[in-house]
Amino acid sequence: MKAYWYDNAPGDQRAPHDSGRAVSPETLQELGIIYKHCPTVADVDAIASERSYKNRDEITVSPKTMGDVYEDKVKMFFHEHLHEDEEIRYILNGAGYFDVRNEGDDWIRIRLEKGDLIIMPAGIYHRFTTDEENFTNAMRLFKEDPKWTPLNRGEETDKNQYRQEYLKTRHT
Ligand code: KMT
Ligand code: NI
Repeated sequence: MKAYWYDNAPGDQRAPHDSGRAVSPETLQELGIIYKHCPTVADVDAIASERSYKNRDEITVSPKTMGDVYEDKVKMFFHEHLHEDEEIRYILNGAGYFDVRNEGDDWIRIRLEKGDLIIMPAGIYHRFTTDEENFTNAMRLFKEDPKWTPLNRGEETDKNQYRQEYLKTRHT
């Protein structure tokens, strides 16, 4: 795992976009993000049962598995959104970037590689992209079925109950 401020430079979303300024673990913690390295799926299972996760699936984001729709999918995942429940992502193989917003609406880029697990709180705005290797094999864990839906950023989502609750937890 490596976290840094996104450089906001134009160009392919899959490039590192590393500003050279690192983001501290404390900053991630303040945003409600939990990071853990999990060498085995058994480590993931333990976290999932501790936090009462009921559902999971596995996805491989790559041209080989997705074919013609790969580029569209990659663009879709990069659309800023939130979820009404916390989400766990665990990298089984390959790598990928999760970008999350801080309080000032700056992007923090979190690079995850094989064995890296991230827990993002409900209501945090984020987006995902593969890197220049174009290969992310990940496990997605969700607490409840109906709350998997990504809610794209906009006026409506800004008012969302889970968004409001998330913002409250940031200023305590
Ligand atoms: C998300 O919530 O942004 C995603 O699930 C992206 C794909 S997981 C590799
Ligand atoms: Ni998401």
